[in-house]
Amino acid sequence: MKKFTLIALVAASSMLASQAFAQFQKPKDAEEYRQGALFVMGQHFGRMGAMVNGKIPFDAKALADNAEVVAYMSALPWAGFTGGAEGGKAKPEIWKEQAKFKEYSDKLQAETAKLLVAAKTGNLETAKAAFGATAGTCKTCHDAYKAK
Ligand code: ASC
Repeated sequence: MKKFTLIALVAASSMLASQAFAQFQKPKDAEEYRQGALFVMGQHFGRMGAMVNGKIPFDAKALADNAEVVAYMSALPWAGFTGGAEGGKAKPEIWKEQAKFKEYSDKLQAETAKLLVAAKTGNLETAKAAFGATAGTCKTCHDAYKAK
């Protein structure tokens, strides 16, 4: 059942990603779109981090609610890295290494789907482990593709 939920979530999130190919009016819109999506994801991921790291009290429902937003949002930013929309903190390599960038964004979506399943168990240690794995995928991609 848990395996099935995970497979369904990964499938749903990749469907969402393919449907999320927004058409932007101008390159700046694409840039702001990806920044906005990443910002919202970061806010909710940060709340989860504070909880799994004991900085705020554990609240299983809040953790699962935040994980839901993170999992949903993780499908969205990538459409904003469209051709001609280079800029901001996004390194130009993103547009030259699209296969690798997609591999990283797919990995993030897979990890956030697992994080949601973990958060829904209501077990803090399970959630903490999945949070760490997800944060690792954020970092790997930022180290390669996000300017300081
Ligand atoms: C966060 C956040 C990120 C990641 C990253 C993990 O909370 O906003 O971008 O974690 O720092 O290394």
